[in-house]
Amino acid sequence: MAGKLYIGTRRYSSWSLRGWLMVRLAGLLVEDVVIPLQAAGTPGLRALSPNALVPYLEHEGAKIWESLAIAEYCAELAPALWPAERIARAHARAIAAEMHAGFGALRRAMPMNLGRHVPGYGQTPESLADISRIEDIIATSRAAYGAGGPYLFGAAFTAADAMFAPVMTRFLSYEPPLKAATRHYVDAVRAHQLVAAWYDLAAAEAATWRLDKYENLT
Ligand SMILES: N[C@@H](CCC(=O)N[C@@H](CS)C(=O)NCC(=O)O)C(=O)O
Repeated sequence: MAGKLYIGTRRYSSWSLRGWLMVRLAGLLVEDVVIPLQAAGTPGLRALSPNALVPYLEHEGAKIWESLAIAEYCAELAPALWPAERIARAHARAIAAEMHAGFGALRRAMPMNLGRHVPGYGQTPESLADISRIEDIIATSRAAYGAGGPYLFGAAFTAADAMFAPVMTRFLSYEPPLKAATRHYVDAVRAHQLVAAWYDLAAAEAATWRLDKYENLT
């Protein structure tokens, strides 16, 4: 093994999913170290990760935190993580950065929980506005670059898809109103072998890691 990827509880940790997808897409041989997240912050993370957050990657001497920095590190080793063409690549970076920086209302209203199905939960004017913008990003990206396959930039699942994947799990859990084209993209992301593998690993996690604040959503 060439290093370690520290991640949080797979059932809940949307940023960990992004980092893990990048690392696996790039084929890095690192050991996954799962730190179960705690309800009011996870004290153990402070000793492990420079920003006390996951994902955190240690690989062949490099120490990288922040999911977007992990994406760029992985893309240096596996350039196909970004689209090859300059203008498509610029667009992919822009939407990945927008996802990294934004959509707080959606995150708060519809927390990632891979084991819950609560249709209708979390719809606020602000979360619905975030969803509308995400649908717009999916539609415009696919219209411009996605003709060759089901993902944002066609046949290849890129770093941009990895950044958007956790939001697609929220759409599956909470079923907000979505356009048919968005639902097709949600289904394609869910069916990707790495996303499916993450769901399976999440389902196998200890029940004692579950947190009331994410489970008791009514
Ligand atoms: N901006 C960071 C966000 C990372 C983040 O917020 N991670 C959460 C888990 S999804 C975390 O580590 N929370 C600490 C805790 O719950 O104790 C990134 O892109 O990696």
